[in-house]
Amino acid sequence: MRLPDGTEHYSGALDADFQRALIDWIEGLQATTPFYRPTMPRSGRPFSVEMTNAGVLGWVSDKSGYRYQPTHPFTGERWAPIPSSVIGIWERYARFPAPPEACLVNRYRDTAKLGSHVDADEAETSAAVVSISLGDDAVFHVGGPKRGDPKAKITLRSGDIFVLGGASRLAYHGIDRVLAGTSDVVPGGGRINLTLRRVTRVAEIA
Ligand code: MD3
Ligand code: FE
Repeated sequence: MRLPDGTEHYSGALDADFQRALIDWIEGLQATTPFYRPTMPRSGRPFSVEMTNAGVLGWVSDKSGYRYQPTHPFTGERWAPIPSSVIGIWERYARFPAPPEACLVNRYRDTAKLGSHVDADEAETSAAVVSISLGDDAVFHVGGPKRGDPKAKITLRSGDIFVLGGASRLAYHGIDRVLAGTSDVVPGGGRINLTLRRVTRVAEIA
């Protein structure tokens, strides 16, 4: 199946130096806003993916629900600012007239995966989500607004940028599996994905 309307896959968009610089920046986040393992609302079941954030708002999940908040759920520290190089990626690929507020950083190790879901916690759904892949190859699926809609499956590789906007912004998507040992970009192995998001609504410019 071909990619749904509103999605763009930019294969190999980021060179090795840029990827390494992102990894160094993520390593630097660990002192105050380390990767942690979120839990599912109600059930409290742990995610297999570990997460942290940058930006004025970060996406978190725990027993009480999903939400955006300005601080790390365990350390209480504010999320670090999104680096200007990453803001530059947003400007180039999202083409949205306001900056991203959240950079969710997902880490997949071992058999981690992310079940099919819709990203619906953002008030500003007219902005695309911009995804940056680092490390091992991942099998990604994206379908439509209904869970049962046909799904396209594609492999996301280190340095790829994937943009989800328009008709696909509220599409079901997920990571089926990560192909261990296909890259040495992530220290300790695995895959890291960054998603840039506008969360709060932007007043329409007259
Ligand atoms: C399609 N992350 O953090 S990024 C997520 O690779 C998430 O870690 C995956 O899904 C990852 O919520 C996939 C690509 C992505 C992000 C947002 C989307 C695909 C999307 C929103 C709508 C449709
Ligand atoms: Fe998602």
